[in-house]
Amino acid sequence: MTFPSQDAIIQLTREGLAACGIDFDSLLTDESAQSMPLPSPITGQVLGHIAVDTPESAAEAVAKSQQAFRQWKDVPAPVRGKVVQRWGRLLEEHKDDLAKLVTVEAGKTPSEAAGEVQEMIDICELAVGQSRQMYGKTMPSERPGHRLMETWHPLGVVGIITAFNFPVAPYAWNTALAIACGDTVIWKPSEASTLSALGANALLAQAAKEEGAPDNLNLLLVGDRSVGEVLVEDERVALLSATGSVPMGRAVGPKVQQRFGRLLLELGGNNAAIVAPSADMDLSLRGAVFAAAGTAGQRCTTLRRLIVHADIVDELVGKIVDAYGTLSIGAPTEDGVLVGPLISKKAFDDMQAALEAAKAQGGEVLCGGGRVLADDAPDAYYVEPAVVKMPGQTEIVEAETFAPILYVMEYTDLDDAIELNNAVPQGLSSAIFTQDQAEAERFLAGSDTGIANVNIGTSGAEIGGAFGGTKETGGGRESGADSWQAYMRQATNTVNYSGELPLAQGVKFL
Ligand code: UN1
Repeated sequence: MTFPSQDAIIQLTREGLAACGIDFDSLLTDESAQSMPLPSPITGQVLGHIAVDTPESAAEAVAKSQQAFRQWKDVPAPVRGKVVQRWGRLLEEHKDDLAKLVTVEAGKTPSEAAGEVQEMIDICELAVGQSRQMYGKTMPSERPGHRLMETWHPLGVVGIITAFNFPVAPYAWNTALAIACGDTVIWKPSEASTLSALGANALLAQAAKEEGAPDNLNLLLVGDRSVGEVLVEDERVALLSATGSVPMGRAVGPKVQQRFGRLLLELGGNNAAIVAPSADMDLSLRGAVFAAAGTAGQRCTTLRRLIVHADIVDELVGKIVDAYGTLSIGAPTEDGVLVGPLISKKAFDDMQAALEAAKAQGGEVLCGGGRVLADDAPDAYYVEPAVVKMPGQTEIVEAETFAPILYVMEYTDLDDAIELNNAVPQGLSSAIFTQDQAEAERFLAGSDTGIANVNIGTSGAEIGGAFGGTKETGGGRESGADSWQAYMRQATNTVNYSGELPLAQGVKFL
């Protein structure tokens, strides 16, 4: 398998950015306290350095965003939808360009990177439709000659914090709806994916300009946590939507709540699939392998726990191990590669520590886990996805390790399997493979996750359904049919056309 040079990666970056109207070379600056590195996990080397925002410039961005909001909120929703529509068209036009940047920064294969951009296009379409459907209910009033109704209004500045593994899609899930809802957005992407963010942000700025929207509708902050903290703490940020780890959510959540800001959290997942004896073996195999090893195990919806009926566990696990042996691991720029790199050395160290812990807790590594391609890319971290047979749901299995480790456990009674599925702190996604409808229904009623699937893996959710989870996953819901309400302020209006002033609950006064 060939391995790309650093120059080839830089060239890909240059092309992707140029198509989004950005000159890569003029972004670059010297290494200093006011700059940060632009890494690529493909080679593990930096592409250059870029100037960062400061807490002061972030606060200025909030002021500008608030200014833009004052104008934007008065634009009719279907007209606001035009900006989102134009953004969607630009994303379609530049799908491969933006995907290149996602490949460079997140290490995704071109197919998965393009799939991520497709999610952006899809949510734009949903949001455009939504811009004519921000329905409120009317309710019967208890008083004669009165009307009671619910109305929805733009909320304000929306702060968005996103993670490295989906550098652009969650931004779009939030932004397409927020813009249609009359809000303005400020985005603090992961430090690992600044360039993808610059590309996505530039295309939205272009759409906004072409449609005559106010300046500063969408702003981007480049930098580390200190910059993101401004969005967390500034009371002018009406909603903070943050995707990342559970510790991040624990740090951010109370601060936003302390100032009574609105919060939308998408945190960790520790997703399980149950495979019942009646399951279609081939379908379960493919579903499990994509969900567990795809994106090198770095989706929050990645399959981490496989709970298999004792009658079929040896057969299915044998097939999974065989399939893992055929996965081609390498630079995602190369043809045929299915598993790209881990994001960092830390991710690799965490994976190794988890494997050690699993062994200490009685686990047997059936395949994978080791580093590969260290000679081709000494600064990058490529691993063989691992399958580990566990004697039960031990402590390490209850933790989310953001790497391709699939823990296998067995069951004999479906209720026990559902209980195992639920007995972790996280609650994002889950699945069952079965051809028994009653079993499928029992699982759907019993699984406590925000996403629960039948005969399909845990990852790869479509934007038409709400995305999010329960428990430590944070409770937020993004994309999907009703999520727009998170980006709007709800009001109850009572209108009196009776000419009298009857008080509610029959109260007499004056
Ligand atoms: C994430 O991993 O942060 O379900 C989001 C999926 C994608 C989204 C994952 N649609 O895999």
